[in-house]
Amino acid sequence: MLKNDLIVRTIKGETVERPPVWVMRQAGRILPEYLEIRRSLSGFKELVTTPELAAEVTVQPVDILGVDAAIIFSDILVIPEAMGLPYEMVEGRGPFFPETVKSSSDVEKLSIAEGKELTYVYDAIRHTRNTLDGRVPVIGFAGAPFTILCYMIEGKGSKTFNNARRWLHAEPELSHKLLDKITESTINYLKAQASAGVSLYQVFDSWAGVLSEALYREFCIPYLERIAEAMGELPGIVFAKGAHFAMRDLLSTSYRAVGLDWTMEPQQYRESFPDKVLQGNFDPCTLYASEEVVVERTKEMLSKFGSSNHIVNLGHGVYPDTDWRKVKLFIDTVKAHNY
Ligand code: 1CP
Repeated sequence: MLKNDLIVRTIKGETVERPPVWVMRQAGRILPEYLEIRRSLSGFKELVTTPELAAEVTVQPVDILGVDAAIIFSDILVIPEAMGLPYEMVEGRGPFFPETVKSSSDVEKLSIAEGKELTYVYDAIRHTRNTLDGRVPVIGFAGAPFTILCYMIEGKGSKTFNNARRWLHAEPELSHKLLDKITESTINYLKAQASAGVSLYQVFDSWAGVLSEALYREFCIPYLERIAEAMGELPGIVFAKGAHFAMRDLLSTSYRAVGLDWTMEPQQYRESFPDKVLQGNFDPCTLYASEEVVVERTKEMLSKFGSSNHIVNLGHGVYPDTDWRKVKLFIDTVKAHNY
């Protein structure tokens, strides 16, 4: 039994007393307690693959910030690794793949993850649930197929992902084959997270914004929809950063909730899709403003979303040098708001 099931009731479209709040990247970035554990380890991967420690940092923001949900501490890049492309996390730089996908034989070689390769994630979910003892629900997650394809082809972060985009144009059939394999792997992975006890899940399409409407319709929407349908009753959130051109398509998928980044205005979607749950969309940079401004802007955001069907979040992950006390102020302001 969950003591706080606000986010679950909200995503199911039930009437709630106030909006639930959680923050993208709440687990691993801003908390001194996280940084302390992180410093004591050899690297990011040790934390991700040690379920007791991953659970500990997953619960920290619930204890310290008072969020209404815990997001399991892991990374979207565990899927390429489970399919046969291991990643490295370079300190201060980000992810790096020693091998990338370059040809049709590379696509052939990739396996479809069955789910069991990532037992450490499910163990971390179980540990987290034991520690939380029903205080708040656990959110599972995965990268969207296109965002995972970006890393598999590019091998690291990029502003434009032009090698990945080139593939969509130069190798459309092969791109579909790769997206298909990633999608099947992701479904197996999310289903195993569901069995381990997550109450909802989010799909991160972080690099959606480098595409166009036509490319998004061809290479993203069908795969995202397949995931939502495969997950059945488990409610999902899809967040496609920068994808203004795809919002109406995303709002028409089977995801119960759609995330908005901070450049998107909720009102225009609220009117055409009154039953969809919208998530977002506080600009993470507003957290560098004074306390008065943080409170004022939070209230402004709440009023723009109206008085139902809203999961409060930032418009993207919290930046690492943000003062966690400002994040707590943002959360406390939301929690003091009554519909
Ligand atoms: O709250 C949390 O921190 C939850 C755990 C979490 C999540 C949901 C991490 C831990 N990563 C993610 C998702 C993730 N990873 C995304 C989607 C969300 C987003 O857009 O921010 C992406 C794109 C990644 C890939 C990734 N992992 C990057 C981005 C690199 C690029 O291409 O620009 C980076 C820097 C990482 C490392 C990482 N993952 C997570 C943490 C805490 C970190 C920092 C590493 C560290 O602590 O040393």
